[in-house]
Amino acid sequence: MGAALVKIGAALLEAAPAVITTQVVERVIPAVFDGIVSLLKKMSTPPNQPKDIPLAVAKQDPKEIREAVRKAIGMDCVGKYNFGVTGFTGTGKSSFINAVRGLKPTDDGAATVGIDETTLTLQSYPDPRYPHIVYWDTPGCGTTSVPVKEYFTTQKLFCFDCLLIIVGNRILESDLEIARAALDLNIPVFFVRSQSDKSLRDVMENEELELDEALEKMHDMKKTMRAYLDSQGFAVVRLFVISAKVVFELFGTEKLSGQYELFDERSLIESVITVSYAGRS
Ligand SMILES: Nc1nc2c(ncn2[C@@H]2O[C@H](COP(=O)(O)OP(=O)(O)OP(=O)(O)O)[C@@H](O)[C@H]2O)c(=O)[nH]1
Ligand SMILES: [Mg+2]
Repeated sequence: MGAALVKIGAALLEAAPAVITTQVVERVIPAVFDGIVSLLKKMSTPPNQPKDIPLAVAKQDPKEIREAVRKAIGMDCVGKYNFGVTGFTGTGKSSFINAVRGLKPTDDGAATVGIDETTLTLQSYPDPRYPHIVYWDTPGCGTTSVPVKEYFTTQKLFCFDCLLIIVGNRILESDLEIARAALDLNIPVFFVRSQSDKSLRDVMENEELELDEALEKMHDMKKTMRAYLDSQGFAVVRLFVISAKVVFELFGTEKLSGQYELFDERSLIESVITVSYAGRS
């Protein structure tokens, strides 16, 4: 735990210029951030000493840095339970947040959804049914503006109570890196394989299969993903196969239209609620 926080502190130093330009200008409480900035500056250029970032950070207590960053981005970790919704760009992070809040992408207050790189800043969205739950939309990793390297730190993923890593057809090395870094800090993680409705349709069309056969293929896909996660040391991390369309129907209307197949949406929602209560007690 301590070592991981030291790593975060060191990475924060590297990220300092980006943090200073974007956060200070945009929406960070200046007084709190000034403290971090001066701390970072002090640590990155210690007067008359050789540069030794990990040692310097260790002396400054990275836990305090984490608390300061939480305050700076307006994250309440006492009264609220904060889910970071993260993962590679375009996997359906914003769509999931809208769906779980019972919103369509065009509704007021919905997160912006799109086919190109859409979410550019960290943004919080309260759960309308469970006031203690907050979902945080993160810019997807793997683009030029949000590269994989140091993604965990620059997107402040170390601040969250739990991470939902949204994945597409494949689990990428960057997804595993996020999970490793989170588990190092005892932050619970769920893998969420989204867009299952689209995959099911693709399987039916591409392989000319009936629904039953395509569903069988989807179950095989989940087994393969599960086995891959197990082989990578994530046997304890849960995997859910979902469609944001089904999540929306569950939350938006409380009854399913029958237009989409139900996979693990109910169990994901139950787990999200359970972990949020368990994490507060
Ligand atoms: N059919 C279907 N489409 C989805 C689903 N989830 C997301 N999409 C579509 O996938 C595209 C990307 O969705 P977003 O929610 O914007 O993805 P994102 O991960 O937030 O993307 P970035 O913010 O750019 O990283 C959009 O066209 C969505 O409509 C889903 O469960 N089913
Ligand atoms: Mg997005």
